[in-house]
Amino acid sequence: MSIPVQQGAAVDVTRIRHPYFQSLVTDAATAVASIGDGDTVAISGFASAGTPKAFAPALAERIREVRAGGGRLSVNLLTGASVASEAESLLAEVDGVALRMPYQSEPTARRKINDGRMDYVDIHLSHVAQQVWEGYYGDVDVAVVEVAAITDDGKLVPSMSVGNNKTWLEVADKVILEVNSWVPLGVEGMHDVYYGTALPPQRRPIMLTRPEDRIGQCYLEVDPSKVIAVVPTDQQDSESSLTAPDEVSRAIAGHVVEFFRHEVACGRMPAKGLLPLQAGIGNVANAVLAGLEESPLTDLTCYSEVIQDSMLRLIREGKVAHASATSLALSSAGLTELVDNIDLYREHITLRPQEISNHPEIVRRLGIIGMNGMLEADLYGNVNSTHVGGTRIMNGIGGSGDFTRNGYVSMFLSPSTAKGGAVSAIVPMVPHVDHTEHDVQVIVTEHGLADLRGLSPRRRAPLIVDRCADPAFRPLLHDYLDRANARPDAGNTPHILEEAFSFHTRLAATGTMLE
Ligand code: 0RQ
Repeated sequence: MSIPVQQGAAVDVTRIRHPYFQSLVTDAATAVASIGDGDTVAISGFASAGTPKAFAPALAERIREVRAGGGRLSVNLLTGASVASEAESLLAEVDGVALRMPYQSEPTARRKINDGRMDYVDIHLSHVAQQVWEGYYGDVDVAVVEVAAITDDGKLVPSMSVGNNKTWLEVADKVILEVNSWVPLGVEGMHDVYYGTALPPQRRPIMLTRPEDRIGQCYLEVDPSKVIAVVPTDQQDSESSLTAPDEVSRAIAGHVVEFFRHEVACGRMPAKGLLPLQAGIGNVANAVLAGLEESPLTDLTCYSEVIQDSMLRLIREGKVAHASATSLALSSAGLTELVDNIDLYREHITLRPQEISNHPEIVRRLGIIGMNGMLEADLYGNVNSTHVGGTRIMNGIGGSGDFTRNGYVSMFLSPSTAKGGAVSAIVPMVPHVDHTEHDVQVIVTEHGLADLRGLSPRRRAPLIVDRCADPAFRPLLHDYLDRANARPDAGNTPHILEEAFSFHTRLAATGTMLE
């Protein structure tokens, strides 16, 4: 049912149920007219889900117009994590983003960052809300948040991700709401928005003790006096691109499932339900979860950031009893499956703010099994997830640090080589450290699994090489290790410092070390 309001726009009153918010309906071009040069703009969106659909095209257009008139317009852009790549690239292409925080994974933005044309602050996702409250990013001028509906008492039904939306709505001076009719109304009730967080010394324990616990409310709140525009949209979330598991990712998944069986046999994890799983984004993570479909494990739970396609299948097959996350990062097929069966998934999925999905206190209490991707690991278990060659950003640390530092078991999964076999994922010394040897407990490639727990550095190194490195690189790595061990100053963590990075560079130089 629709009624006309100002500017000729139609209001879907099943989506915008409150008369005051109906009176604010306008188009995106009008909404972004209030954004000025140097403003800090905080938008919804986490991975492919929940990015405002009309905002980026409208702001990019406005930036072009302002520049054409000789003016200046760029903003500081804060998000949950990566956002839909169309939105990220539109704004990056017009040089519309001066500062970006906290995570991106889009080629144009990445190039601008690496060329020094966009400032990029890469922080743990669980830190974002706290650091914004602390004021490190100045005032947040405008929040742009996608919602599924506005209730008749003015509350907001979140869309397919929650991310930092609660914080953005609280801290921003002005708020633009996008109400997306594509989001199934059946998502109402899937979210659990916790309003009890605070800065020290007011901070209290967060009483979440199982992934399925509900500790908050289904709705986001907003002060109506801050809302300057309500923009109706009707557009599907962009799809997360996933490929079917290949031989390498299936082999990695096989090692992981075998490891879980071993942990159960050792009595370190319960046979029924294991411990809550966290899996990063991407094909390897998706394949590992797919690998669980064939395993005898049941009553599984998930406490993660993102829910990918294979998690939907695990829920449908009854293998996963409950999955908690902050975002639904699904392929086109996954989105259809979710939308068509929203009542089933609402029962088994809870979406929370990312300060809760990634909260160190909860991750430690629940005993999460953390599984994340990496660019490379070194002989002692230090991991580089973010900087190719030590200098060029790939994506960012995302939530991997939140789970790795605080998990019960922290695993890194990767193919043993990159770039068609030319680059080894196991190197003598990583040129950039995101996760230290103190946090990384298990490394898995298609060749095998190195369980580093309880091992000294000197015992870790040969295990990592023999279990995880590609056979073509093992002689080179052993040669380095043997010479490092033989030095009189070898110490606890033997290295040949003057060689470590040149060795890395040589390993990384296509072909050089394969000759
Ligand atoms: O680039 O496609 O241009 O060749 O890195 O590598 O193997 O497709 O693996 O998609 O899982 O990404 C670490 C980047 C791995 C990811 C990283 C190149 C490789 C390819 C991607 P091309 P793959 P993935 C939850 C957790 C940090 C954030 C995180 C990541 C591209 O897992 O961003 O964990 N992690 N978040 O060729 C040079 C190497 C390389 C290399 C791979 N050693 N040297 N290039 N590549 N290894 C999610 C959130 O927080 C939202």
